[in-house]
Amino acid sequence: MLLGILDDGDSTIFIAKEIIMSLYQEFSEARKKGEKKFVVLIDPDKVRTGKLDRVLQLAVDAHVDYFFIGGSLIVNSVLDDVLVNIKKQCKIPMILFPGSNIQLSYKADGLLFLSLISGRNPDLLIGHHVISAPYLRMSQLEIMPTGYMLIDGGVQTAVSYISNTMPIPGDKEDIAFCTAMAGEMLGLKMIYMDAGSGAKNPISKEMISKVNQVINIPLIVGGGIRTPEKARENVEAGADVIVVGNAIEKDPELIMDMSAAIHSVKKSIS
Ligand code: 1GP
Repeated sequence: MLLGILDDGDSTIFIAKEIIMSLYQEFSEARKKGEKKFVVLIDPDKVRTGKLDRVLQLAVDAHVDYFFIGGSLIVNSVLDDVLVNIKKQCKIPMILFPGSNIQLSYKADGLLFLSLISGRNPDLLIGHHVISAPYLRMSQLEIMPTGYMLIDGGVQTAVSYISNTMPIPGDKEDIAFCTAMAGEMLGLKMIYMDAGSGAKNPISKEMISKVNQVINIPLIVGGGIRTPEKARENVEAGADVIVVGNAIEKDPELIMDMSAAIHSVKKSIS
């Protein structure tokens, strides 16, 4: 809340004005301040009502920053229902992380407008974006242009199969950082490095660190993160945002320790 001052010549009037940051401003400010964000990924197809309620309760208690909502395939038409259910129970912002251009809903707060810059599939670089643009223009969703980089996580993931693209090899840090640099130069506002849901090997701290050093935009990291220790290692290496899905689907109670580990790190920015 900000108290503004209006001076009309005769009297000075104090105005109470709420300053609301956009979701992107929040990500961007957090990076500048070295604050780390924790995202729980909810796949609408996999949530079971009882378990979702527990996840939401823990997410509120643990101060989870955002939900990403999405999956490579959503088989059941439950996306809107899941969003409505979450909104009823908590105020944590819901950001769509769509596996395709049919996974859109006006009921979320924002959308990662993903361009799969690690791949060479034109549909996922620009094609689907053209098709969904008119729908998105009419919506209230905050659109966040994001360079999405799939990194090899030791198993073929659903994203790799569905997108018909090859991930960047897990040990090719130079390819990763050049790709991220190019994404930023193209005007993308965030970089999301993903080893894919259920990856055997999460992204190495060496790759996270190299990519972090060459970009000035928020860096999101996910895929195969199962322990608070790994989450902490990733934020210490330079990730601004950590996304965890599978491990929390299996054991929602992990949320508390994951959140504590991620939020405990605050990098001093030189
Ligand atoms: C996948 O980055 C997310 O796109 C999360 O991966 O489900 O393995 O945590 P996990």
